[in-house]
Amino acid sequence: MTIELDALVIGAGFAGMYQLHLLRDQLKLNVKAVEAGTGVGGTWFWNRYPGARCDSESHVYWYTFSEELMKEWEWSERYPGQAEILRYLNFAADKLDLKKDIAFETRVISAQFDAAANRWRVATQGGDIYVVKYLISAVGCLSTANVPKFPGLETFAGDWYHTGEWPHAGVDFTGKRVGMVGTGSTGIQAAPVIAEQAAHLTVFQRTANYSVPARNAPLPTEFKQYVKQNAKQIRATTRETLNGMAFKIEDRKAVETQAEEREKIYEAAWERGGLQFRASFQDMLTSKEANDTAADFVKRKIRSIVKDPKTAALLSDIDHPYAAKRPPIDTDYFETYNRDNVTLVDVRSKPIMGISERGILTEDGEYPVDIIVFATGFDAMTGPLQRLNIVGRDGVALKDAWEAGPRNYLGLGIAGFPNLFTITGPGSPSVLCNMPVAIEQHADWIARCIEHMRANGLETIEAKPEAVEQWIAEVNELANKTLLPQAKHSWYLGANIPGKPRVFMPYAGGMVRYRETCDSVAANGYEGFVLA
Ligand code: NA7
Repeated sequence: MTIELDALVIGAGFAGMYQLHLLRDQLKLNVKAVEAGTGVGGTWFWNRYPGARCDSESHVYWYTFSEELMKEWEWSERYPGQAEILRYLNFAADKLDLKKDIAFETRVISAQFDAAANRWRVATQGGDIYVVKYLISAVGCLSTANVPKFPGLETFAGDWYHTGEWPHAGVDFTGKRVGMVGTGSTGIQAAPVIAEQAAHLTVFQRTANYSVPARNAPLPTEFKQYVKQNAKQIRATTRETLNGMAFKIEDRKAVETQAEEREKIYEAAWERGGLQFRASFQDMLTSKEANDTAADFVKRKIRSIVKDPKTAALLSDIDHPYAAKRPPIDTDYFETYNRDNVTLVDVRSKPIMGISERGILTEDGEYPVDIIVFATGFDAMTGPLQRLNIVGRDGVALKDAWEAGPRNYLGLGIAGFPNLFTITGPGSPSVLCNMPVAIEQHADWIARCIEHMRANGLETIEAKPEAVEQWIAEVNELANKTLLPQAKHSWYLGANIPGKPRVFMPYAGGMVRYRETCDSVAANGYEGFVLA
């Protein structure tokens, strides 16, 4: 079938749903969304692994564009779990009556710009062609699962799963020997839950990681009331903070604080739990000396929790500054290594060589397991976009245009790819920000831009190559002012995917500055874009 529309949104997670709502209900466009899954939810539709939970607190992890939605929904815990977020997104989709305009089980396999017609031709796996003027990618930053190409995986006699493509029916670990590869945010959430059920859990760690307790708990009734009564203020606060959270980064500096006082501050932050730990001092991500104080504190905590000295040493032998990789938060992660049925294997010194019929092979020998869990992350940020096989003006493929790393303007528009908008693309704050805040800003900006084009009879918008040049320079400069690029194995840098160019992808200047930049670009007649 060929379907002609004004606009097509790819993806029906937080981003795609909101964009669909804006374009359909505010701009009155003829617009649809396509979604590979059988339901809405994006990340939260696919990531159903044990322990899957958001690291943003629930009262900031939702849509805030509608006070009505905020008042009607009530979160049950400090951090929302996967199932609850999925229920929330279904609630929002139903409230906004979005599902009727989403084609589910529809995966985009290519998108080609037809310059003569000024239309995008988008092909789906099912054989449909969407012919649209505006194409909006809402495919997320972490939706292309990375299963390492270990030789012999196909010979494995047991079952294996990637956490980002988890079976809907769940996995029963009872009585099983489980091998889990990966100790990022996902592995750190999953390990304690798997360990409770499995006969034995062996965790294969390549890079040791920091983690701070989440201190998750049911939300008290008073807090739920506070959220309802202060919906507007909560929204406003998330627009004023660097990372779209409800907490502000403290003004004080770790390097100017007495050691004893600093220890008390870290101790209090550890007790309070959560990502706010990294907001304890303003210089934590800009000064190595300051960062060392946080790193040292967390490493001492790890050694004080984990009883076996060899395991404690491996877990606390961390090679990067605190929060230079995405900092995980956890529920009993380090405590899990005190269980009799949990073993840690260092695959930094003795890497995984392959998979045998019976289990995981390292330079140290074979570890027999019944189930392998790959908590090995994603081809982040660019992976989901490249999977769409986008071809722009003059037949230039995005994979060639971005061969040396992503190149765009504001993270939103790409030179040579007219009328294509990327929500939370590389070069935008995205993963360094509380996602719904970043998403609402992008979707609002895109909707206003399309509204402007229609009001002024404009047919195309396209980033200028020189604006892209300048933006990339700014993204790099901002990243280099921080310690973020110093984590050699970070997915922020693409370093987790063999062969991927090492480029720091997110915009590290903070959401406030970024929003101001986007607003001023729009106010100045979409400076840096060619509108025709
Ligand atoms: P991450 O953070 O990319 O973590 C993946 C983990 O898997 C990490 O510990 C990797 O070690 C490890 N890994 C990846 N490939 C291998 C191979 N080949 N051998 C051994 N170990 C490997 O993904 P997550 O899913 O945990 O989190 C992604 C984001 O989702 C998270 O940051 C939040 O924003 C939500 P490495 O560090 O590369 O040495």
